[in-house]
Amino acid sequence: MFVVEQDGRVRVFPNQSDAKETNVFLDLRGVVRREHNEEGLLGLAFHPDYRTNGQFFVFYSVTPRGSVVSRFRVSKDDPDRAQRDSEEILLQFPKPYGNHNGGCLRFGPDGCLYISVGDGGLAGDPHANAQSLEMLNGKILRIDVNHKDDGKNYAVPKDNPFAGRGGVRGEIWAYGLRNVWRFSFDRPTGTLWAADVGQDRHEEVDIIDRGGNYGWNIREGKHPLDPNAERSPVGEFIEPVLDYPRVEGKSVTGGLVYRGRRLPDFGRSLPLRRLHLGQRVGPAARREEVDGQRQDRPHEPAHQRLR
Ligand SMILES: [Ca+2]
Repeated sequence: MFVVEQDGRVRVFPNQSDAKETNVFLDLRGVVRREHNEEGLLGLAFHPDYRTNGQFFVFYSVTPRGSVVSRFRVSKDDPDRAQRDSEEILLQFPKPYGNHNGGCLRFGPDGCLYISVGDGGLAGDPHANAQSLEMLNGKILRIDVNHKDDGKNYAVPKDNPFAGRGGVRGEIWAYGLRNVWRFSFDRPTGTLWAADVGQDRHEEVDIIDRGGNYGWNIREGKHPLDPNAERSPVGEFIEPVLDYPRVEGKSVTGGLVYRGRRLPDFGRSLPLRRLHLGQRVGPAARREEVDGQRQDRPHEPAHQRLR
């Protein structure tokens, strides 16, 4: 069992209830920035072939203010210790403010590494990063860590929606996102579920499609960001699967589609955590809504939806 600590350590211990000690697998405290309470070591993902290649990936904040995605390798002679000097930086990009870092890393069923990046901070995304295809902030990215383009430690997959277009970032998979702390792939279907934290009024849950624009900073949940706006440009954006107002709960954190049998109340629902309340989005209340949406969608794997 691996635990990521925001201050820069990754701990490892046996996945047993009587485990009493942890080992420090990786210690990045010397380079991880923690000035803002949303900064830090924020994400970890193991390569699908970790057992054979020992590669894993982390997302962390750095000084000068920015975000880094790096590759590391486990020690050859100790599975409980990373090789600290094996770091290979894949992405490093600046951000203007301390909050809204995103930071989730996951491998998709297609073997690519997906990365959530927050809009860069402050209220209302003042630089409109999330709507800009020239910026990595406010996005979900998709990169190929098994190949390298010239001058990069990764490759941009050729079937990314904006790959090969001049003047935009080919790493972008989806945009118009505010601050996706966590997202996940539903294993049987490959569907990418993301929780996008709202600003003041509406939290949202999205199904992320290739090239989709999820509305931020024009929409918040299923509503215009400016409540006095005369009309909202519905149709230009992909609406959330569900949203909920702040009076019901605070920042949506993320979750997994649960298909197991040990927690029957969660059958085919998406347990989501709300940061401040420590509650799930009520599965009984929400399941119909989530499932209703899902029934309208073909359950093909994400990599088959690329075309
Ligand atoms: Ca949205």
